[in-house]
Amino acid sequence: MGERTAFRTCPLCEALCGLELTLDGSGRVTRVRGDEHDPFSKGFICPKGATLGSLDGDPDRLAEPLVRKGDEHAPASWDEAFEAVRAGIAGVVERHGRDAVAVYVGNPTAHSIAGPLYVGALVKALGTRNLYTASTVDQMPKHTSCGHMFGDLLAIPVPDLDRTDHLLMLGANPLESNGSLCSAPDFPGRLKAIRARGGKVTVVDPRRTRTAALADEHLFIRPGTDAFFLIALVHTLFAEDLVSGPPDGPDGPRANGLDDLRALVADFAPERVADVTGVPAGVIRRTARELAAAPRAAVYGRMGTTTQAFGTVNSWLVDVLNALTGNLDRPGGAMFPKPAHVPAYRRRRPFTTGRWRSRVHGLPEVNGELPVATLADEIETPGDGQVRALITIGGNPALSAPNSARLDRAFAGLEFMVSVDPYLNETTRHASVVLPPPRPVQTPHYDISLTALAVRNYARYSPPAVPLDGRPSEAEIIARLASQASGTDGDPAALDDAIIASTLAKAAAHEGSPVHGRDPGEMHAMLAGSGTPAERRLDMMLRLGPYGDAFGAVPDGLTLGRLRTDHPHGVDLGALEPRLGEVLCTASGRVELCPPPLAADVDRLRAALADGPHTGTVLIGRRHLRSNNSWLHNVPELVRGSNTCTLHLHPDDASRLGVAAGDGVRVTSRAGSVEAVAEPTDTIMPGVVSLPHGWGHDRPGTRTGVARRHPGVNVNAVTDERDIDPPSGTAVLNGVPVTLERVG
Ligand SMILES: Nc1nc2c(c(=O)[nH]1)N[C@H]1C(S)=C(S)[C@@H](COP(=O)(O)OP(=O)(O)OC[C@H]3O[C@@H](n4cnc5c(=O)[nH]c(N)nc54)[C@H](O)[C@@H]3O)O[C@H]1N2
Ligand SMILES: Nc1nc2c(c(=O)[nH]1)N[C@H]1C(S)=C(S)[C@@H](COP(=O)(O)OP(=O)(O)OC[C@H]3O[C@@H](n4cnc5c(=O)[nH]c(N)nc54)[C@H](O)[C@@H]3O)O[C@H]1N2
Ligand code: SF4
Ligand SMILES: [Mo]
Repeated sequence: MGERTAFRTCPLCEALCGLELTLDGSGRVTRVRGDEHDPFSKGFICPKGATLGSLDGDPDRLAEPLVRKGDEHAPASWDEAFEAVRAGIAGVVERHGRDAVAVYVGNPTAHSIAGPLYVGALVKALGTRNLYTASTVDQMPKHTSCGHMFGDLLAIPVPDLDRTDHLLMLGANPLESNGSLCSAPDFPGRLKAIRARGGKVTVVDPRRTRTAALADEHLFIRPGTDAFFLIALVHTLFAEDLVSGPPDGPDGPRANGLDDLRALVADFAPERVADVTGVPAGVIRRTARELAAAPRAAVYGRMGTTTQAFGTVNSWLVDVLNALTGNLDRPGGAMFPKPAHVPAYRRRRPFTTGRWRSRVHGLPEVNGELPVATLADEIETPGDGQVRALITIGGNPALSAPNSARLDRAFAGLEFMVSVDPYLNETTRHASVVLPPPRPVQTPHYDISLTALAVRNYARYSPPAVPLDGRPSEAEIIARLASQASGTDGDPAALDDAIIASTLAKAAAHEGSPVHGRDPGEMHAMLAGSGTPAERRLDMMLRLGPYGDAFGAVPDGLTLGRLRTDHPHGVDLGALEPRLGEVLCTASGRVELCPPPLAADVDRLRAALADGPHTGTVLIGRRHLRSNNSWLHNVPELVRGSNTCTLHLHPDDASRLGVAAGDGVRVTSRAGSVEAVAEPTDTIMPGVVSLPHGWGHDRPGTRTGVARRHPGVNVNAVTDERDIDPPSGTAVLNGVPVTLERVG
């Protein structure tokens, strides 16, 4: 059999690049190129996408389930493995109750169909309140601020990169990360285009990153102090009478809280925050004036602003700035995407947090989750409701969570653990049973989470390029776990049918829906030919969606079938359009500019300002283009070359410590310490050091041979699980106080 070509979306990061894969007769990927016909990515590809073939064919990738016997993991059949899971979970629930089973869901799950479609059902079937995800080491502050401001934690405005004249970007490095909470293939090219059309890009970062080097202006800022900078910008807009938004809507004011906000920021003049932030007052004032003067501007903050002490306040003030400059929901400003699979008529209940609290430290639930920073507490602390079993799905918290050394020890003490994961790695080595999902090319793809964050409205479905050969898809694995947890362990497809039936019944009953008054049973029957149960659900979502065929009522509307056959390279659904009225679901029906829970956190900010500038050394993170969190270090092409897991420190700090490039430096915090290799560089501020995360592949019992030869060190041995952003429960991974000492 000869070569063939298959097209699909790259599943590795948020940029949604289309790929053109060449496969040989045996289904092996022999070449990967950017898909030139993808209307969104237009052929763009990065080194990770280009090595998808190596990842796909990695000999360390698990082909069959593993069951733990003593210290060893042995291969098992799918039936044996699922039976072991059923018995293990049922036993823990019987002995200790439902909350004794915790679930941790990691990053790749946000890129799959299986995660968004089935994890909710699994957690519901388990009936546990112990849900943890990578969101609380990532973007939960943005969900929290958007929940309070717009009523919906998924209503996240994205910078309209292709039409803006002015981009103020904080704590983001898209030249390495390719963008986050802003899906934009070829983010670097889109930034260059802003400058080429006469616009301005400003980057605020404690490091002069590749993104900062591309920008018109780079402002060094002390880690963890963005909230002071942002609130002083808001102050300046009020003080200098530069507030021009948000504009009124058809029925009067669109926003509440303008006066409260003005009063709240009154004592944060730029002159008061200059010392703490390291940004001169004159520069802060000028930045505010430029933002106000730009015809179309967007403020955008990412990891550096969310995973730090004031993550939620930062995320809120970013959108306050967008609103006050009239740029919220306006072309070239910060806009709400309209994804194809989300019905536009649906209203969520107004956002709230704290419906329950964590057992040990009383931390509030946000979006049904508890902070992963407190998972070790919940496993280690005896008493009613203690976590005794864990299900991980696509996560590696033994490396990715703060004080992960403690979490790693806690995992070893669990009674039972299941991991849905293709690798035996630092986390899954603790699992009693490992259930490996199929290879990427065997996995269907549609970005349920990320098309809701894209800078153009866009949809693409990639069917599997290689058949499954009898192994279950990831959707089937998680559906089966859900079915077991609900006590039936019957046909997992029954779960999909129940979800489809209830969604269609609601849609038919909803007056604003395009299928109002229709017969749910008849619509259900129309999905019969759509494919697997997951595909039927996706088809239903697309048909109810804003571009959908409304089950035949809109003859040329979108269906999964049309997406597959008419648009194998994806379909461009147009530039973002104003739609604030559609997304708002606060109780007041207006944008809340000064939500009380966020305003209350400004007291903490005020107290920190009174403490004055932090004088010690602080640790921050960084990302590299050829890496992706913890799990691409087993791809030989990506770890080739010089070691990137080094400690960046300013040359002045290096000489004070007496260390040169290549010397060992011990980095110590309250939580722990790590010994890293020094790389002095003037791209980082004095008093700040940086280590990338996702490394530390030297644990026993793993099966990732390449990564083991390039282990690096684990920065999360130093980050502190006690330090979180209170409104969101998100870990402080940037701005960790540390001490340094030369080794050897
Ligand atoms: N190559 C690669 N791409 C990735 C990933 C990866 O690991 N590697 N991971 C993916 C994931 S999961 C995510 S969430 C995204 C993240 O995407 P980004 O947020 O763009 O990624 P980072 O490179 O972490 O950028 C954070 C920046 O914040 C800076 N910073 C640190 N502390 C502070 C601070 O206190 N204030 C300010 N203003 N800046 C600060 C850091 O120096 C860094 O440059 O990337 C995704 N893409
Ligand atoms: N200090 C510090 N820590 C950080 C960060 C930081 O910037 N600094 N970044 C944080 C961020 S933004 C994130 S998102 C988290 C990530 O934290 P996690 O999600 O916990 O960790 P990952 O490294 O993404 O691990 C992904 C896991 O999914 C598995 N996997 C890969 N593909 C699939 C698949 O198709 N299906 C399934 N089921 N599994 C799959 C991999 O083998 C791996 O075990 O790390 C966070 N930790
Ligand atoms: S930028 Fe992201 S989506 Fe595009 S090829 Fe690279 S890893 Fe894949
Ligand atoms: Mo992330």
